[in-house]
Order: sequence, then structure tokens, then C-alpha cells
Amino acid sequence: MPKYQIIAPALPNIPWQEKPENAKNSPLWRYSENPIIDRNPIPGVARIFNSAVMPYGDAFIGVFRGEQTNGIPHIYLGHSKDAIHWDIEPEKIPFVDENGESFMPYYAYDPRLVKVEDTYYIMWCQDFYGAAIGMAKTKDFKTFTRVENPFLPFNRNAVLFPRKINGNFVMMSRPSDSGHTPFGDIFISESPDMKYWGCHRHVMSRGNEWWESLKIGGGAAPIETSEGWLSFYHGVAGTCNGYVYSIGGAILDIDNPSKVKYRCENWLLTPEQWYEERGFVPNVCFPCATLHDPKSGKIAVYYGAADSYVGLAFGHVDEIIDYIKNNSKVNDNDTEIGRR
Ligand code: BMA
Repeated sequence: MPKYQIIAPALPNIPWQEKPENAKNSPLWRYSENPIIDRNPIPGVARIFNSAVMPYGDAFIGVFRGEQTNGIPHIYLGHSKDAIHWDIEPEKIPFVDENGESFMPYYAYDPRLVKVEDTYYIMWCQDFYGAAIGMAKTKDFKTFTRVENPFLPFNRNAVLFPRKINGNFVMMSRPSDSGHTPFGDIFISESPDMKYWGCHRHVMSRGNEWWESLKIGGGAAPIETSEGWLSFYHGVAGTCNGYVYSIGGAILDIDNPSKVKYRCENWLLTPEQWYEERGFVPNVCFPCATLHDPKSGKIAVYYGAADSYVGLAFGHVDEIIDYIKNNSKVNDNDTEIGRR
């Protein structure tokens, strides 16, 4: 049994590859067959990246950012038996309003997929008179009903927690601008009903370390563990040659997730492989989802690579949490409740 407990349903069929002997400098290692989704995966879509997956029945389901050949991103549904080989549906997810009428965003990107109680929620970035968060719910992956846009523009990287906390839905987001946003901290907001959002709190700031000194943003849905909410997020460095996106790790207080308990001063994954360093936007590792198994402690991280591919990395909950704790650096800004 792992030393640290993951609180989630069992996932014995989690994709996995053992740690290579030469792995160093991080508790995560890459799948040797990366990228798992290559260019031109379906007609009309040139690249799939920044996508989220979940267990579904005895297989897996996912929401995928597909960059169409006209350059406009939309969200596509995918199915997989092993969470590695994906069949992507050729049509965009057909979002509808509460009356069942078609209600498509102009564009949609960076989807996350989170199940709370018996409902799956998809959240993404879209136009709402500027870049903002769009959201929909489904129970069967056939009907996808839009819910009210949770936040005012400009905002990106919304990530719902996988259960209510103190009776409310809780969602991370990153207030931004409508362009390439040279700033940004992670906040959380609460809602009793998925319609009205408030009790906004600051979680953590950019800037602790150079690799995340420009901006940070939520990544995968936080994993509930015996140490707190294990969160894989992205941190961005602004270099003379452009932005560099790395994956960071933090552990948030289980009842008050605006309080950061541990925050790793080192990145957990940074662009090193050809599919991360070379592509439509070079030097991007952008986490959007994990699969995790409480019994074995195995964690699989799904991340977009260079705005061109989907990559997969693995780690063990004990090693990841120990690494974050052993290399943790938090300041008052991280540990306070985030209300001013
Ligand atoms: C961010 C988002 C992501 C993208 C990243 C790097 O602002 O648009 O979708 O992966 O930039 O280009």
C-alpha cells in the first residue's frame, strides 16, 4: 500500500510503464512512446493537444482540443480502451442550451473534464466578448448542455475540484487578458449551484521561482490525498526567446484549498524532448488531466506538448508527494487564506 492515500475510485487498468533507471531530477518520467497523439489525427484537424481524459465504464473517455485546418480550435470527444490509443470522433462536441438548441462557442480550447457526484463537467476557454471560461455538463456523453459562463472575461484555465468542499462546488481559474497574458495567479471561487460564483480567494502567485516567474495556471483537476489536494499546474518563464511552459506541483489544504501547504520549488517536467521543444509553439508542457489509482499509488499525467501533441508521463504518489514536500518553498502569500 502507498504511504500516502489517494481518495478516488480504484483504477486497476491505469496506463503504466515502469520508471527507467536513468530517470533523475523529477519524480515524473515520460512514456517511451510519446507523443500518444500525432499530427493530423482526423480529417480537418491538424493538431490535438491540451486535452483531458477520465475513466468511463471499464474504458476511458476524453475531451480533446483539436486545432482545425482553418486554425480555429474546438473540442472533440475521444474514446480509448487503454488510455493510450485514442479514437477521436470526427465531429465537434455538439453543445446545446438548456432548451436543447445548438449553442456552440465561436472557438473552444484547453478543455478540462471533471466528474462531481453523478455529472461530468467540461470547462474550456472561449470567446465571451474576450477570452473567458465556457462550461457544459453531461451524464451520458451524448447530450452536452451548456451552463452559465462562470466568470467575467478575461479568464482562462478553469479547473473544477472533483468534489464539493464545505457544500459548494469549487473551481480554480486564472484571471488574464485577451491576448498572451504576461501575468497571472491562481484563484479559486465557490458556487452552491454552478450558476452563481463568489467567495473568491487567491491561491498562489507567480514568481516564486524563475521557471514560473511570469505566470501560473491550473492544470489537472486536483487529486484528493491524505496530505491535501495534489495539484499539477503550469508555470511559465518569459525568456528572450519566448515563453517556456513547465509542469509544477503543489499540495493545497483539504478544507481550505486557497491555502498552499507545500509548493515544489523545482519543476516536475520541463520541455526536453523533441515533441515538447519543437512544434507550433515550442517549449510547452501543459498539463490538463491525470488518471490515478489509490491502491497502487500510480499517477498518469496527460499534457499538451508544443501546442502540437499529447504527451503522457508517470509517477508514484509517494515519490511525487515526498519530492514536493522535500523541495517545498512557501511564503505568506501562499499560506494565507487569500482574502483581502
Ligand atoms: C496559453 C494557452 C494554451 C497554450 C499556451 C502556449 O496562453 O493558449 O492553450 O498551450 O498558451 O501557447
